[in-house]
Amino acid sequence: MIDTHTDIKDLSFNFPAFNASGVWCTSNQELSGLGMSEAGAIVTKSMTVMPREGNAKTRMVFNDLISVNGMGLPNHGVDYYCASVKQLRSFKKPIIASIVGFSESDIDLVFEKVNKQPFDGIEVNLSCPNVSGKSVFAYDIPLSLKILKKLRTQSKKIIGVKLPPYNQRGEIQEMAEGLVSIGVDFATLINSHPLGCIINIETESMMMKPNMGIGGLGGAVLKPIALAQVVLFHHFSKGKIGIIGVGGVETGKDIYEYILAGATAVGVATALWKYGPSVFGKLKYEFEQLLIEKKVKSLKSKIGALRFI
Ligand code: RRO
Repeated sequence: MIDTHTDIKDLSFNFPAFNASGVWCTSNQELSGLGMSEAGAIVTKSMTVMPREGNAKTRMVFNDLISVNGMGLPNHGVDYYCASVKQLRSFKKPIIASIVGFSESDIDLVFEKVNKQPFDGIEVNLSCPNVSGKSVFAYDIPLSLKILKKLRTQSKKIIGVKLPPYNQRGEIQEMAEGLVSIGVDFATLINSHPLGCIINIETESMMMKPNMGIGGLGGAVLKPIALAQVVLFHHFSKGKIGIIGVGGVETGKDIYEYILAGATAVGVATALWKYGPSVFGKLKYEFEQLLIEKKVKSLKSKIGALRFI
């Protein structure tokens, strides 16, 4: 058997691919489905102080290349996930709570609750694109670092942040160096691109309802954007922070590309939406075959091993 494990601090992933927050992780039934699958960890839906219905449907559409979602944070609220975590531990894989808020005080409240529960890690989602009238926190880098610095001092757990795509190298540098300096353990790169849409030419309308049909863009089209963010983030953080790469992971080769770029693990979103948790069995098989073909002895030595020409 091949050793495919990687680590972020003392968090060990036997297989470095799992769900990206948002997909197949809202109800206990879905979370257990991930537990029973080959996914290397379980990440919850981003949870808010109170339960939310989310936006009106149709709020998720896709074609062969892309997905667009305007979910609007449907979730059962922090207390529900805090009540679920003990049972999820029976699956013996890392459990990461994804948390979100509309204000700093919201984030504090949710953080305080999950911090008391046996989650292995906390991912602070500062990049939700879909709440009308709310801006993406992570585009304000000083504010994001201030929030994370405070949370860091309040917990001994593994703490990470989910970031949006940035357009400039300087922004990635500022965020990466800032996160290193405050001791954040991982960054999830990247959330969906905030502004995407799919038009139906037959009906001459948007395919999705919320927010004028415009929402978070994901799928294969996101992969080159996400890979570039991972490469630059790994470079600027000098490999001192774990990276969970997200964007267009559909095959074992995709996982390997993210590892070379500097990721410790990958999150799967659109492919999980399309195929369900059995996608992790397929990914694991393809990834192991690739490692055999490439005669990779130590997966960890391949993290960030990309050559520049
Ligand atoms: O629920 C959503 O609308 C959503 C969230 Br919280 C997120 O972080 N990213 C996304 O594409 N959709």
